[in-house]
Amino acid sequence: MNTNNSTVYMCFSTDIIHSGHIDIIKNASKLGELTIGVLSDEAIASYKRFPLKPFSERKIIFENIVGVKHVIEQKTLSYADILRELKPTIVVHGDDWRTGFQKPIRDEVVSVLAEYGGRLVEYPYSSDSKFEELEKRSRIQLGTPDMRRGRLRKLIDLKGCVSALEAHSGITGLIAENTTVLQDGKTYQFDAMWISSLCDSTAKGKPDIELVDMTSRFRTIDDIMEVTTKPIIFDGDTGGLTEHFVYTVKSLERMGVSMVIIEDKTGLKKNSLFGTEVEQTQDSIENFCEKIRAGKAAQKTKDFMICARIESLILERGMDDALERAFAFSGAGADAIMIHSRKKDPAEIFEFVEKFRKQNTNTPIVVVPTSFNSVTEEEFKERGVNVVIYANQLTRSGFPAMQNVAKTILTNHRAKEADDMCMSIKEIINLIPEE
Ligand code: SPV
Ligand code: MG
Repeated sequence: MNTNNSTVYMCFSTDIIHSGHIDIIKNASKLGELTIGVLSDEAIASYKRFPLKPFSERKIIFENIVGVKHVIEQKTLSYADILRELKPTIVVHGDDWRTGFQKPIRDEVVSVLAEYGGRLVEYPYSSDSKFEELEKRSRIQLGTPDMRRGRLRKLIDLKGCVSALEAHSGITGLIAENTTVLQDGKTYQFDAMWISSLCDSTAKGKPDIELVDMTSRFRTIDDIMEVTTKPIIFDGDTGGLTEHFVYTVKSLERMGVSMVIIEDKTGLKKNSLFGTEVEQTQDSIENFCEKIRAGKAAQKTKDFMICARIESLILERGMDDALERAFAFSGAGADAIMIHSRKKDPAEIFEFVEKFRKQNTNTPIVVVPTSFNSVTEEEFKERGVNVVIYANQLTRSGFPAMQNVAKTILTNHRAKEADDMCMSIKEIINLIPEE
């Protein structure tokens, strides 16, 4: 029991409370009246992984731990706002944040505490292997089909707008899974992965014309799923014949994919970024609605999403056609609408979103800003977009680097000159986490 007037603040992001946490809480409560900040679902999802238990559950658990006086929500990784409001005498944390990506958070805590004369107490971090095992197990759980599938919908509800990065192999999946940036007291990660037909085909040296068959595309999904936990959005091209699409839906759903996007084209599909330079045929509204209905009827869970992609702007059929299709497709049961454009100027995308949102406030809108790439996620969100897909940037950046190295070796008749362009062998070995 504490006998002084000190107040103590700690923040937790964990959803698996173990004896190491209880020990640190016990020690912290001896220093003064203890307030626990429970990190919001959104803040956890953005820096670590999707929480297994929602904020409401985690709050109740902390409220019932001996020594805890108050429990509040901490909405960002940064402690600054909460510390300036509560002005606790002491902040308690494990000493593991002295290095690594949490260091800037710690530095900020130290400087805010200095503003009013508070102090930081750090306890040695218990990196007990049994606790690490718990974290490993929760990651495995998050990667299982049933846990993974529904998470895209949850993230859209939680964040309003989510981002997805293209992945076409295990290693690009790991980049989408693990890349983290800390900026202004917030961490940023991609929320999901996009398995692009363009990049999946390109990686196999094939054109993007629905030539790579579904079995092979499923193999790519499986490679990525094996090493990641984030939700997957699958580029289903046209969806093929309706009679085939129903099987694709069942397979994707069973694998744990969260969303398939199918485009309203028929016949020999070519990549949308060709626009009207090549012959492309848009499907009729009736046929495409039938495909959506059949797909929705085929799925077994509520989680799986079918997104209808509208090609009217790509094929220069006009805004009215795009909107008519969007309302018809959402009416037929599409869980989301993707609107595509190959213009640099985002005006037609913005106009579509504004007009669609006037009549439909709920159906998520998906965009792929390859051409209109000046718009930030924040602006898309403000305008009513819910999913932003970076559809091909890893492919477009990776291959030029490889071509350069190949040319450098050929030019010099040896690899020495190319060495600085390459990761060290040590780095490449460490890139893949050991099980
Ligand atoms: C893909 O990434 O394969 C897409 C998006 O379908 S786009 O290339 O812009 O058509
Ligand atoms: Mg595609």
